[in-house]
Amino acid sequence: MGAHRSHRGEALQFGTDGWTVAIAGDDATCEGWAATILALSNGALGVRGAIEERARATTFLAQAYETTPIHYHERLSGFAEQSDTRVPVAEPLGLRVFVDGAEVDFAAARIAETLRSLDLRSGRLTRRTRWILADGRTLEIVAERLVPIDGSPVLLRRLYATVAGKRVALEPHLAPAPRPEVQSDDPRIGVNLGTGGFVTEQADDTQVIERLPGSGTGVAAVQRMRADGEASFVVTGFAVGKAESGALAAQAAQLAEAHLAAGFDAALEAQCAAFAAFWDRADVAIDGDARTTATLRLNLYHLFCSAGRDGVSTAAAKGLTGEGYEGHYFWDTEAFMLPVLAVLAPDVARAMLVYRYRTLGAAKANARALNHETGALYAWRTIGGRECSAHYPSGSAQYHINAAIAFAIGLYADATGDEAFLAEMGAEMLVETARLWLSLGDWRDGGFHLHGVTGPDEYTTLIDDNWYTNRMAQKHLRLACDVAGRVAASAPGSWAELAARIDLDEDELTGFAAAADAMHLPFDDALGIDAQDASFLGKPRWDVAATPRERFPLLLHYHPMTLYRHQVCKQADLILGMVLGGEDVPLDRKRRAFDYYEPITTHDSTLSASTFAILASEVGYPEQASRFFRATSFVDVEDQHGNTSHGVHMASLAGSWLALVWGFAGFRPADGSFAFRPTLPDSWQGYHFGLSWRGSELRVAVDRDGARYRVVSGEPLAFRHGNAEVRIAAGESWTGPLA
Ligand code: IFM
Repeated sequence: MGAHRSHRGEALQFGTDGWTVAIAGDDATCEGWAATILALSNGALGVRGAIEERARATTFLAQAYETTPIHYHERLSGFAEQSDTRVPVAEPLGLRVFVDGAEVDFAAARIAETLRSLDLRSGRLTRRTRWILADGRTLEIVAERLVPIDGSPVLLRRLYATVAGKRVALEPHLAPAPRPEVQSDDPRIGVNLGTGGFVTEQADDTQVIERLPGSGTGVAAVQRMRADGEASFVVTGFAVGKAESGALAAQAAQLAEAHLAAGFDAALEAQCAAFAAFWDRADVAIDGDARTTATLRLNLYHLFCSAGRDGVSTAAAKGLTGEGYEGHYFWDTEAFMLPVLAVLAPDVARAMLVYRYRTLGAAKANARALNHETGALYAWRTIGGRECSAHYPSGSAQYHINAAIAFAIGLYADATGDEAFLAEMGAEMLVETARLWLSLGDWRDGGFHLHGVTGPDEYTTLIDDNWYTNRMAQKHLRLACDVAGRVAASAPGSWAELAARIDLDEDELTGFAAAADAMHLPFDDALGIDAQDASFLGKPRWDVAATPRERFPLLLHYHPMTLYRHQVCKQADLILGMVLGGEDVPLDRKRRAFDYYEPITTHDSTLSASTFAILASEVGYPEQASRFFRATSFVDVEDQHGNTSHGVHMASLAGSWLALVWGFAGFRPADGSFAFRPTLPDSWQGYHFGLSWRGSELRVAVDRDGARYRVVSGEPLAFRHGNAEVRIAAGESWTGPLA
């Protein structure tokens, strides 16, 4: 791990203005990492930051995924039958260079110098490379790249090459899709795709048409080129769908030609404007710490760019930056990414929830497959909506994904006031998913208990009364009742139609409320701590500190059952419950929970650190808060888990903003509004950030003198700072003391 860190650290440079991220050199051992860090994407299309002359498997479309049967030797009833796998599409970065009429053989040349630089204000990747050719001459290549943030599946490039200051001929070209990553011992990347991915129907330098035999999805890529001053302007348009191949090719060509006519500079200008709006709002910086500032911005950049904008796709665990986790969507989207986007890019957050609404039918089918007669259970991992997890104990059993989606709906509605969304989609999702809790649980001794679920900690499975799940289910049931009441009052007609359509009556809502009120939260009187689940504290404790370093992550070295029978956590579980649902848990109980669970948590999942950072801030452990903040923030920049080459760890990147805003600044959504409880790490002079709440723009700056809040525009904002009630009108500011 350490080796990755120092190596990457040397290669990566941040611009002094905090807005550029550059990687120098072409060390092959760093290339997978570099191509991930410098990826461009827009929710529909992702292109890794590889060098043209060496590009392979760089490009993904959110909708280009294969469907293959899952093979089990012992298939039992209700097991997931098929998996979706997002695979790389036709390679658009191919480049031939001709010097004196002869094609350059890059295998016989060497790179003397190369620098790739990503401008976070525009999403433009610029590269300058100096090649020493076999005959000793120097070839210089300058390449710029853009993927328009509006979500069009199109890649724009401007290329220029010279030898001894004289321009040389370039021949950009397409190539058929490469074979996807193959299955290995690491379950986090590679699958057995059987047929091996795309079948090529037609391929030449300017047009590739391919189809995935399992899903029937076709992809056309069309490349067009024209001169742009001394440079070549190259546009690749993509089209994806089940349509006939000719229609896809026509669509891709039309897209490419429209962008070719408009030009690179026009696209760049539009791009800068779109990013400016996002960055003005996010306004994030750590005073006097350029490296952390730039890292936070890079993290937000990937989050903003990777999320689907069309309601047909959402944000994958690795975004569109690599082949990790087959391009699947997990709960990461709603528990980690959406809470950031709800206040920084509410339109994108809405589109992500629309995706869940579109796949509600699949969630209902999934619930039926698991023998639930009513309701909906969202798939643990999926692209198209169906359950794609082949290992149900750490997959489908994570029912808490329903609660994460409910939490995100509630937060989105609070942050935007978008009651129309609740009436049209949110209420239905909340009720259908809430139904699952009733069919999972039972009443005993006056309490409501949930059985046979897996919480976020994947080293403990199929247990009863998982604290996190129960707490989040409780909040979910209450939210469903609350939203039902709100929609019934504000849109009685559509509520009546919905209630009739989903067969919902008052009695069922009363049942929701009763189950929520009686929800059992396990507590161990002897230890005086909340219990992760009904049986967890009765197992032997795993000695994490004494486990040899090379045995981490444990999932790659121990049979799951060995882990399941110990007190050992892959990631924050109960601790996350205390962050997302700890509003009525006293501080000393949270502190005891932190003290107990932290030493037995391996943080093998990159989702873990941000949650520990947030709770550490809350319970007054500033050193731990800073350590976990660092771990979540630099996870990919330093390649801390050694697998950034598979794609960025999107939840961890989102987690860096959460660790700052929910952690150090103590932000929490509360009663439809929000609260702050700001702290400042000793080693920082100050920090600032912005967010949007119900259309009002709030800016927060924290330093040794306190926290200064300023409403930049919109309606007045009322919220809590510590115990103080604050109300600030547009153009005004208010300063309160640190916690
Ligand atoms: O969703 C997560 C899970 O919580 C831990 N394993 C990786 C998944 C994808 O990031």
